[in-house]
Amino acid sequence: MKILVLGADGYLGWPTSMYLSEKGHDVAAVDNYSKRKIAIQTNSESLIPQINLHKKAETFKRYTGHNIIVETFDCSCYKNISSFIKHFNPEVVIHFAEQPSAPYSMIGFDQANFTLTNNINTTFSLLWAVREFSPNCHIIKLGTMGEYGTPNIDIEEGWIEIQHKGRKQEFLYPRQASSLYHTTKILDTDLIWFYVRNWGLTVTDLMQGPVYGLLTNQTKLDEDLLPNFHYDDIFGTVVNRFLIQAIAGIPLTTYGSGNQIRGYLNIIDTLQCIFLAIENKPKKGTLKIYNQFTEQLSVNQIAKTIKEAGDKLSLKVAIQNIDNPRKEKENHYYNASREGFKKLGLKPTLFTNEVATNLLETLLKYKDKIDPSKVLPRVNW
Ligand code: USQ
Repeated sequence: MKILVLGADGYLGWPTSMYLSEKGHDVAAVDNYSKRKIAIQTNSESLIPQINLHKKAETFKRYTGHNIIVETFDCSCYKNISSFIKHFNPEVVIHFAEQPSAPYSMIGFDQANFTLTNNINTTFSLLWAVREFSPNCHIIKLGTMGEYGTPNIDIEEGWIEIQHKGRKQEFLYPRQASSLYHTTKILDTDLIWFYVRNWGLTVTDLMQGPVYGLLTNQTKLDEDLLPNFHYDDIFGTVVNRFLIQAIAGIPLTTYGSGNQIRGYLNIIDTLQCIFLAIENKPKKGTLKIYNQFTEQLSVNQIAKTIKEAGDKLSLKVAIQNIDNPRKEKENHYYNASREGFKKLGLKPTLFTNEVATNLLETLLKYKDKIDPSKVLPRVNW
């Protein structure tokens, strides 16, 4: 298939591009390096050095013989995205091209405004471009479990049936996020659902939890093919941050009580989910929503697993509860469905002691590059 990956320079975008290319698809990878620019502005650069996408594609081709087309443009600009879609005519577009950091979106007006306009305009421009030039194309959009927040009832997979005064209808499951970034993903879902109803587009919206990990069959081919990997407070997700803290001898930064529960997944399982989403294109004119995670964990459980794994490697890991820089519920009910991908055959890689140990061993190589000043939270809301 002809597959267009938007946001291909990201933590997930690059591994996804290689994975699909190696499966024999014709992949075009697009990015404008917006995350790299924000990382420089906020002193949050990747722990693992990053060559540019053209050089990554050349390296990948050397190992596999597969060609990834690389383009650098801003996907929030309709002119850019529509002319590329007209020229490439994709059968699938995977849309990762958003500002992905909750803390960044909460720094101030400029960062909030950028997150809002970049994320919404990219989704909006993509929907228009697909309608205009590739209306049968399957859009796979990366949303987030954070759209749902932490409601006091079970989280369903995208939709909920409401009974009211003797009548019933299915609606999008209520969404209430706890950062502006997560709120932009809610707005995306609303825009998508509106245009699916109006234009008959075909979309899969993936409600993904925080991802961790580094090595996939493709990223491990060469150090230059590793994705960006962050442990700072802006772009680092909690598991990746804790792994690096354990290696650097910094107490694991558990925010508040540490009882916050989310649905997590290994980067290997993100790739599986993307594969399953591609293979299971929804009926034309429908919006399919999957909850994309493999296990529910509290921050305390994650810290405990990493401490045990670290201690076995003689890292002497300490855990410290620090003031929570975020406004989020710390003691809450959480029970989210993940039936969709389970039914399609997703085989989870769970966050076991062994997985944590392997990750620590891989990352130990970068110990000297860790800058402890990037670890403590700098953004409060
Ligand atoms: N946390 C800590 N200590 C830390 C960092 C985080 O206790 O040092 C806690 C947070 O307070 C939160 C949980 O860990 O309760 C998860 O935080 P996170 O930073 O790993 O994830 P989050 O900010 O929610 O965002 C990440 C990705 C985002 C994606 C989201 C999925 O950056 O792009 O959408 O995970 S989800 O969380 O399900 O919304």
